[in-house]
Amino acid sequence: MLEKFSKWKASKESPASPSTPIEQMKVPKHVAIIMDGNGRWAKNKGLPRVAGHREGMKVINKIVRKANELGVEVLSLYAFSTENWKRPKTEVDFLLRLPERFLSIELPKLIEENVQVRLMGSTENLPDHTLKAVTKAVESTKNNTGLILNFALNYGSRYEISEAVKRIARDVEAGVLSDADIDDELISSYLMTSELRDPDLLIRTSGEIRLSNFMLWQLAYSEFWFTDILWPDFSEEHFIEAIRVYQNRGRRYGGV
Ligand code: V0D
Repeated sequence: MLEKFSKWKASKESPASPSTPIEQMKVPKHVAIIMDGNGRWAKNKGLPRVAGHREGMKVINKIVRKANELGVEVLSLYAFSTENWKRPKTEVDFLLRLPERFLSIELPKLIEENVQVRLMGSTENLPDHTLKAVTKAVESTKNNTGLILNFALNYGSRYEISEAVKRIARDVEAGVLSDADIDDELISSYLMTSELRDPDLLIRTSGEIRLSNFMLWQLAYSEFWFTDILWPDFSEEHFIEAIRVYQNRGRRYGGV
């Protein structure tokens, strides 16, 4: 009776056909995505890794548009981790040109679509050309009221937590805080996501089942959805499937 166990398989988890409309009421308010598999996508096609990054960049537009349309409030994208500096210099240089390439085409559309661009991560070590482009995007969209598009750039969760702990320690030392004030709400308020709610749903593409130092604190209660699809092949349909699975999990386990 293999079918008996099939409910444990992610591929069988979607309860309805792809045409089933998603329930507007239960759209996850914050979706976080680890956009993995770009290098592998390129390798499979006999292309250089950077071709995969370029292709992966095109997917972001589609998902941003769909998320905004569905009423998702925050979309967090893991673009560049603190560990990514270990990659070959040519690849790192290419990656760090992507924000400006993306924004030179997309920023006018993001402004038009009322999207707010935000950044989380360390600005240290980022080249000026990258910083200039992303700062301009944050600045020119800060009065928008639609989807928050939160790019994790030079981000690592343990780094984020370490920095928060340092600032908390300084505030205790300065007498601004007492150790009795330290609880999970206070810690959240010292993280780079202090203005954002925690993610409801984490999506990771390309078959790796791990967090890779992404939003460790914030993902404590989130639903996780993993797929073997490589990021350049990820589509609106996959995004909707993830949301449908999320909604179905809520229906089965949420009423206790
Ligand atoms: C490569 C797949 C957009 C993942 C997507 C520097 C890896 C394409 C941005 C971007 C990257 C970042 C900030 C911003 C606007 C756009 C981006 C990086 C990599 C790392 F404000 N795509 N993208 N940044 N890739």
